[in-house]
Amino acid sequence: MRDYKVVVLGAGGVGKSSITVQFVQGVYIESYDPTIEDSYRKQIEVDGRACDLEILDTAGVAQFTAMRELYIKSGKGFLLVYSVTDENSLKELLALREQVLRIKDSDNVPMVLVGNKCDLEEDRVLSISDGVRVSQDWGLVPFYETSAMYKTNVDEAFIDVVRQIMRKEAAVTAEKKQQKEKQKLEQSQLNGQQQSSQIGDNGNLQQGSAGLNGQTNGNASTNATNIPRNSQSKLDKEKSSSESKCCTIM
Ligand SMILES: Nc1nc2c(ncn2[C@@H]2O[C@H](COP(=O)(O)OP(=O)(O)O)[C@@H](O)[C@H]2O)c(=O)[nH]1
Ligand SMILES: [Mg+2]
Repeated sequence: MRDYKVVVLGAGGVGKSSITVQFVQGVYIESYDPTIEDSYRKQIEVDGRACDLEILDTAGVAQFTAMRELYIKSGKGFLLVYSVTDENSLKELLALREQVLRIKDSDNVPMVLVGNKCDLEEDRVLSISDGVRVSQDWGLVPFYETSAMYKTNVDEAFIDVVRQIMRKEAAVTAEKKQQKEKQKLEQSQLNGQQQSSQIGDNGNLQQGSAGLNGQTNGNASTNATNIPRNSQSKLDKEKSSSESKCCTIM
């Protein structure tokens, strides 16, 4: 089963813990210790693949500690959470995202932008289009308005980030495979070139050998050198493979 580490980031009070606990345990906790920084595990299936999620619910973003740097480094995907009732919480996310990109040293980091507390229509100070604008500024990072209270879009936001991690890993694997195949092809082309140059050598040697063989005092050591180099290595290969076959049978 694949292991995915997802980090939930955002200003204090935006609902990081509420979202996390709602996703993992399916319950809404009215008041949660704001200082608690904890990790949770949850197994889910995304697109037919089982994933073991480790979700880190972080606390406070005021200080940028070495610890924070460490878990951003180890995180594969990020939920960047603000509250639609708190303008500053969205501003704080801009710096946070910069920090994530800097630490990951990449522009392509699996992440979602989450505008939480969308049930609080009366207290809302940020509209959907404010979130959309930030998402566009970030290169169309998927954006969800959520309500941890009513579990609106909570699963969707987590699944989206997991899917992005999967896609990124698949792309990396495909690239590695492509590189391996390219190396293999280059190697076989190189071998082909070596073989054709050896055939040239052998042609000369075999002519000489035929001459020697025609003589009664054919020199064994000269004959030995006449064994085509490539067929010699082939023989060796056959020998070693039959030896290894023996070993396997035994
Ligand atoms: N109405 C409403 N309140 C929420 C929602 N999410 C969190 N809260 C409340 O906001 C406060 C802070 O939530 P918490 O999860 O502790 O925020 P954190 O500091 O980011 O982890 C708590 O009182 C929550 O009950 C939500 O979606 N809707
Ligand atoms: Mg919290």
